[in-house]
Amino acid sequence: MSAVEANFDGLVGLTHNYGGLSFGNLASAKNKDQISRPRQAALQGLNKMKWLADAGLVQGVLPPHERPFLPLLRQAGYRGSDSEIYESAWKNTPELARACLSSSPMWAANAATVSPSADTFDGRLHFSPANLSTMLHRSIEPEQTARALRSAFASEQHFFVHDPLPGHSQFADEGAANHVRLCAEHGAPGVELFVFGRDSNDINSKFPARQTLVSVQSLARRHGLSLNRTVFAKQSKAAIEAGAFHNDVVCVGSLHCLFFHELAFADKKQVLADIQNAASDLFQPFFLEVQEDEVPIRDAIRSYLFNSMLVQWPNEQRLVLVAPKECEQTPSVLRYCERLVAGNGPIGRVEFVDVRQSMRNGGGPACLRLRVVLSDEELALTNPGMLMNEHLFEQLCTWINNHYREEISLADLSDPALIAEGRAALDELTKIMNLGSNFYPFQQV
Ligand code: SUG
Repeated sequence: MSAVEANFDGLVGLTHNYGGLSFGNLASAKNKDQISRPRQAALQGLNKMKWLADAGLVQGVLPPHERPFLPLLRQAGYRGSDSEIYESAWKNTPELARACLSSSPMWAANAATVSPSADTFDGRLHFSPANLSTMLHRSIEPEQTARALRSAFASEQHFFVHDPLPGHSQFADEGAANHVRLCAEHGAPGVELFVFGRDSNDINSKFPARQTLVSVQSLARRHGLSLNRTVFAKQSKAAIEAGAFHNDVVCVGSLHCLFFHELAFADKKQVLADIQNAASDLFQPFFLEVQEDEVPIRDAIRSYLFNSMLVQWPNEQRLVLVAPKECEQTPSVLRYCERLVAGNGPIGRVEFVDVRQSMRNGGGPACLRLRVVLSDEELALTNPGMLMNEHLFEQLCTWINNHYREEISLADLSDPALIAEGRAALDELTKIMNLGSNFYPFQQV
C-alpha cells in the first residue's frame, strides 16, 4: 500500500512561558521564570512546518489549546467571574494558576500514540490520546487533543480515535515520544517498539518515569497489534536520571533505522534481539548506536541530538536528520554529525533548525511533531483545513503577528487580560482552520 509519513506539529500557544513545571526535564528547570517570546516561538515552529511542506512532505497543524484553562480552576473550587477566578487562583494557589497556563500541547509527540492501518487488526488507523497523567499541567491536555484528532480524522470507517487510558499512575502515558515504528516502507506492516520507564510499582528513581509497562501493553492491545511484531523495552534508569524524561530524548527511528544512545535501554542486547526477531520476515533493521565515549549522554541531552526528526526526504536515497541548532554548538555532537554523514550509513544529511524557544522548555524538533502514516485514501479523508500549504501559512503568520505577545515575563502571567486575548485569537483560529464553532470549552458555554 502506498503511504506517506505526515508530521502534525503542535502550533505554539499564546501563553508560551517558562514555568519550570516538569520535574526531571532539565531545560524546563533551568529556564524557570525566564522571559519567554511567544510570537517568536510560534513563528519558529511554523517555519519548520513550512520548510518541510515546501520540501514535499505532508505537514499538518494541531491547534493550541485554550489557555489559561479556567475549567481546572473551577474544578479546584474557585468561583466567580473568569477574572475573579484567575486573580484569586494567583493569590491563593499560584502553582495551580501556572499549571493552567502552559503551552505544553505544542509538543505533539506527546499528544497520542499512533498505529498505522498496516499494523492494526481492523485495518483502521488508530490513535490513543495520551493521558499525560504524570505532570499536572499536561494532564489537562487529553480531551482537547482527542477533539483535535477527531476533527482531523473524522471518518470512523478509516480512523479510530480512542479515549485516553485511565488517568491513574499505573496507566501513565506520554504518547508517541515513547513509541518508535520501524518498517521497510511506511505503507508496509511494521514493528512497533514501545518504551516504558517503569513497571507499575518501581518508582525509586531520582526523576519520575512517565510511561508504564501497563500503559504500553494496553496501547498495543487496544490498537490490535500483532504481538509478534510488537516489542516492549524498558528505559534505563541511567537515561532517566540523566534527564531523558521521554525515550525520544535518547532514541529516534524511521524506516529500517534505529538511532539511539548506548545507554537508552535497560537491556539493550535483548531489545535489539527482540526487534530483529519481530522484523525477521519484514525487513533487516539497521541499528545505529552512539557510544558514550563518542557522545556522552550529558551532551546528547543538552544538545537533543536524538530529539531530531529522521525524515525520508523526497528524491533522496538516505535519511535526513533534522536536528536542533544546539547540536552545532556542542562539539562532541557536531563532530559526530560530521562523521555520520561522511560514512555510508542510513543517514546522509543533517539539517539544523532553530526551535530555541521550545528547546528552552525541553522540546526539540521531534517533540513538536506527531507522526501519522497515511495511505492515499486516508490522506484524502484528512481535514484539509489542518494541512499546511502556502495559504494556511500566510494566514497563520498574520494571525500570530496580530495576536501573540512579543514577550511574557513572570509578572505578566497573572494578567487576567490573557483570558480575553486567548479566546479572541482561538475563536479566529477555528475559522481559519475550519474546526467548527464548538471546538474549545469557552465556545461551548
Ligand atoms: O513534558 N516541557 C515538556 C517537554 C516535552 C518534550 N516532549 C518530548 N520529549 N517528546 C515536558 O516536560 C515544560 C513546561 C514548563 O516548564 O513551563 C514542559 O512541559
